[in-house]
Amino acid sequence: PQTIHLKDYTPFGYEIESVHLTFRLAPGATRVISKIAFAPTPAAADKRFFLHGEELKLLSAKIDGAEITPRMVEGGLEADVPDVPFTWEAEVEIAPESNTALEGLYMSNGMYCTQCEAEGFRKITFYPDRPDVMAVFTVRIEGDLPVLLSNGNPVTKGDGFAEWHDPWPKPSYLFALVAGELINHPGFFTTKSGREVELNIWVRPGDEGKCAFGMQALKDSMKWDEDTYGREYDLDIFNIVAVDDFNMGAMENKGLNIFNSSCVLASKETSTDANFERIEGIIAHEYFHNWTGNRITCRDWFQLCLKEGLTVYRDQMFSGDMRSHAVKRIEEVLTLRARQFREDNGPLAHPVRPESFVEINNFYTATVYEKGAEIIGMLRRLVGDEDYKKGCELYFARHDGQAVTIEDWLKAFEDATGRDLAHFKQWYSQAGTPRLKMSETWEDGTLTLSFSQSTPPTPGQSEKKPQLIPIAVGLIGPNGDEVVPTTVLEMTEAEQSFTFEGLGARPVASVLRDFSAPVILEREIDAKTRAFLLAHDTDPFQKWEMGRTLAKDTLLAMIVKGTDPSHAYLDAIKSVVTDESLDPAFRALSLGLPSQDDLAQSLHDAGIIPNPQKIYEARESLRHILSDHLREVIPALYAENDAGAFTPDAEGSGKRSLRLAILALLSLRDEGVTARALYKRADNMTEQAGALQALLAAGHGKEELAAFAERWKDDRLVMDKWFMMQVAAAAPDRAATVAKSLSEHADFTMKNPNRFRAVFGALAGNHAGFHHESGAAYRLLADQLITLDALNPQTTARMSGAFETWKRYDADRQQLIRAELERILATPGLSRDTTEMVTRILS
Ligand code: B3K
Ligand code: ZN
Repeated sequence: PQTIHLKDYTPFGYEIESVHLTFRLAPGATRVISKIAFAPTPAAADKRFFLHGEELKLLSAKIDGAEITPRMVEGGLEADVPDVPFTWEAEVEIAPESNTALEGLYMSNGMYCTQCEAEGFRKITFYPDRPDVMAVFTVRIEGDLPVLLSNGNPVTKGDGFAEWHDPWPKPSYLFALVAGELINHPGFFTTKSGREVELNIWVRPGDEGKCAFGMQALKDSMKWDEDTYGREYDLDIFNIVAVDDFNMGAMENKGLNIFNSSCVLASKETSTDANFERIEGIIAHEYFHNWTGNRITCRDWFQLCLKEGLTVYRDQMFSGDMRSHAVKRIEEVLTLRARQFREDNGPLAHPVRPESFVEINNFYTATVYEKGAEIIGMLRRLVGDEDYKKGCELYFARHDGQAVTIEDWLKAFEDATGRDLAHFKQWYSQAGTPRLKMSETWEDGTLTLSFSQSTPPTPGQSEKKPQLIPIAVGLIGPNGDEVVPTTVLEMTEAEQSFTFEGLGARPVASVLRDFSAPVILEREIDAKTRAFLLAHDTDPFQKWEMGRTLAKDTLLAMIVKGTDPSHAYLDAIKSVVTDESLDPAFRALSLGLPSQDDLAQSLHDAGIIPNPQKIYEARESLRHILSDHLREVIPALYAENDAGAFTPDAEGSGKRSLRLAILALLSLRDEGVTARALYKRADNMTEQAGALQALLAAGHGKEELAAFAERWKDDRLVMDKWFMMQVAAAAPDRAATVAKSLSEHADFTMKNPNRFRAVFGALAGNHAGFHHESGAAYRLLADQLITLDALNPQTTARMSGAFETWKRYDADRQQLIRAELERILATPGLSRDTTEMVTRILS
């Protein structure tokens, strides 16, 4: 397969004045008729007329009405065209019914739908399928189905057909079509300038009761983008469609967002608080793309973070405003460390703006998305809120309707703020997580903080340069009062010191407040000082972080030295959990222990080969010790944090999360009596699933598991939870067996990515089970990936990331994994997607 390089970018030699598409829908043979008005770009260096096209049966092609025979070349076709404006017409046939890759036009439960980002449009018709070619689309859909949708505004509708016109020029990746028997949940929004917008959430009959929450989230997002970024919606209609078979979360097609049904359907009976929060965030994310992604798009796919990093940052701020910034920030950091740091520290590490790829779908990564969002957060911290706003406004004003680059984004900020961002820009090109070491000295009322930074080598980048790191610092006096409020230190050198003068008594520094940069902070700090900050820090992230690092050190000492947990840790946690002045959601997060995967990475970083079984045992043992240490406060905490009637907001969900965290500890001591009672009584999925998980994690729950399946057998999204919970809770020596037998269950299907992920994503996430010394889980996952690759390369490639950490482990495990990866790679006809991923993981 061919490698594409950023440095090779050349513009397409033609502009498109209009695109007309007609679809004659039929499951096995859909006709797509295209009529495209091209005009040569006068100054173009490259006049080659190449149209992408894959898996298309070309029936006819015409230029200015005359039949031609184009030259079929790899990945598309070429034709000789006039050097004046001309019309291209083509008729092709495609087979949505047999499209199991879920890219291009495909079918899901009898409904037609599309997924074009990144390069799926070329499976629909011949086209310059690249984001820098923007055009106005008119679409006619013919088919015997009640609902026929495409982008833009509706033009006409009749018996068996509908026409849509999208006035906003867009790249082909934002094209969408949906056709089927769908029911709408309607809504309405008036924009700030008075445009009346019809809103719809389209679902399969039976799901209409699960749309209200998503609709409210959509309205909240529309309002928020007006209030916060001054961005208004620009069409008469905004449609969301729920689809069961979908490779990722959702897609921001212009005016017609398509969602994985798990990311839009919500009801208290079937969705957990985490589901509600995620749905709200994803609806916002896709909606926000209307400006950051659609109105202003990417010049090429190397610029993916231009829209994704910025849009993630925007959805994070929205969720913080809707819920709690403190809690949201902690959750973001948890995800960043679990996914992005993991990626950055292994063979798949790449810059936020990669320089080359084989298959672009493999670069929709935690690095592009989450680290991309961290870069926006750092930029904002460096320039300040006012200048951030000015920079965004200039960016929107200057580039509306264009396909642009990271350089354009940064230039808008340089011009708006007068700041030189050359050094800052390196965050986009240098991969790897910087390690930031800190030491401190105290003399005559002056505190000096000395930092040194280094970034370990990553694939293709052996030498690293110092980054510009914003370090947010505050100082706490010995009596617990804040003596210096948060200030941002700008570190630019490999080593740098900062002083705070005129201090009365030696303060304790709170460093990297709000997680002001995506780095690993290594700081000499004793348990007492941590406990002090845990008690007194005014920064909620650092307060949580101190508890977290105490827990981590405790676990690492248990694993490596077999020591008992320190009282410093146990007492500190007890005082946080029982501190009623703190948000219950925060207290629940403080009770959480670092994941096994996180501990394995920390051991590896310390030069110790992680033993997954030992990590598992230490963590289980600490759960028992915590349960014992907190036994006197547990009953009251459980009783007091009953949230009462279910509301999916931050307050209710915070109480439930604390109560369920307590229940998990209690279940280790009461034979599951309390959890069983809650399971029976629960009128919402958060408590029902939480109780069941607490039972399973304490070795109970057999009956409840069966009752759960009986009750929910007809609800595919709830059944995903049933599949997932069993694999997640399986003991290390049972995980592969459990996953295998679930994959043989009548309701298991590889064609539904949600179901596949429920079982095999959970297997990869069951650290000690996945890395069980027998190698059974490695083998099972490899078998499954080999089979899935023939159906769905994208999901296969993504799931192969389960193996990305293999070099952390001992020689035997490495040998087992290497053999599986090589077996996958040797599969005849293996997709480009999976080939690229497995090759990179092995390298
Ligand atoms: N832009 C899409 C992701 C497309 C993934 C293509 N493999 C969803 C999002 O980030 O909003
Ligand atoms: Zn996105």
